[in-house]
Amino acid sequence: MERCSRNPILTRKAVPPVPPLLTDVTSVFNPGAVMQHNGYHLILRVQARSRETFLMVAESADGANFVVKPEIVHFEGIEKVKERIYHVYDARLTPLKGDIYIMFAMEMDSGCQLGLGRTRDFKKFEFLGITSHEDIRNGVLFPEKIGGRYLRMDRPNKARLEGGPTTGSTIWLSASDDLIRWTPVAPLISGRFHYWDEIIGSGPPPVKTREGWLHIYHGVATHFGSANIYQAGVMLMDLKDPSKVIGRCRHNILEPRAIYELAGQVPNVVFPSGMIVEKVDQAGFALPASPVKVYYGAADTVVGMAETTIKDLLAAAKEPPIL
Ligand code: BMA
Repeated sequence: MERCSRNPILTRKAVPPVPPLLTDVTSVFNPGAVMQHNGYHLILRVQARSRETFLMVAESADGANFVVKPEIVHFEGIEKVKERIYHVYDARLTPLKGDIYIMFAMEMDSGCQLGLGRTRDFKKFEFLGITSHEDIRNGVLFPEKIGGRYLRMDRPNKARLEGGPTTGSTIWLSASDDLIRWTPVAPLISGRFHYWDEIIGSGPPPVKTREGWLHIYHGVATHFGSANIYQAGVMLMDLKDPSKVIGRCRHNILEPRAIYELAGQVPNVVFPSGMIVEKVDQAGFALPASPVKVYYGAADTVVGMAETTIKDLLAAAKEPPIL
């Protein structure tokens, strides 16, 4: 992957104040991304000096120069949730049924849950509900029904990094009839101990290619003393039955190297969360030569973008296996 020459493409300085909640913000990272009406849209995680996090929208005509809108995303109806919500964060954006669906983490007393929202125009946002019962994160919707059901990948939080939040090492495939009630179908991939991806979670939503569903995920190496190293990797699932994993990279495809990835609020982090495929055929399959833009949080402080192609991502997903 090649980093954009304008990286980091968004820093705290690009975030307009929204008093009283957001002034002189601390950080902007982990963006969801989608292309709509030829425009690039991001939903950013913005953190205030109170360490509260909020979601904000950024828009661009070229995918590199973004303007952040001076508003906090409000999901209409979220106020009806009885339990206290501390933070909403790490939005993943999926075009589905003509709308944009947004799956995001909700930090609550019952643990981290997955919320679902919907927008059509990036102005009004609707809250559809909480879609989980257990501590879970990194929920990512497939962009179409498969076998008559909606599918998503998610990552139950069954572990805890020393001094850190609850986390997990298996990405699951789950299915639903209504997008709200989800049932686990099968584990997809698990962490590979001693290698780059010991702890894992989904990145952006999967992309349909003629060779299968292509999916970028994040992996954490936890065996380096004080530093947990967050990197990006790629896997491939069967088109008709995504519970069958048919490829997984051996090497990470992006790791912290640039200074803004190595240093910041949480050092050594690239966290891919948005992906735009530029060229898709009439049946909706990504073209092998298509340029791809991957948006990621760097060091939980700024937003980076890196470019590649579908062909190169497929080649990485077909590397010889580690285990
Ligand atoms: C993960 C999530 C991400 C965060 C990353 C690095 O567990 O909480 O939101 O970017 O850690 O701190």
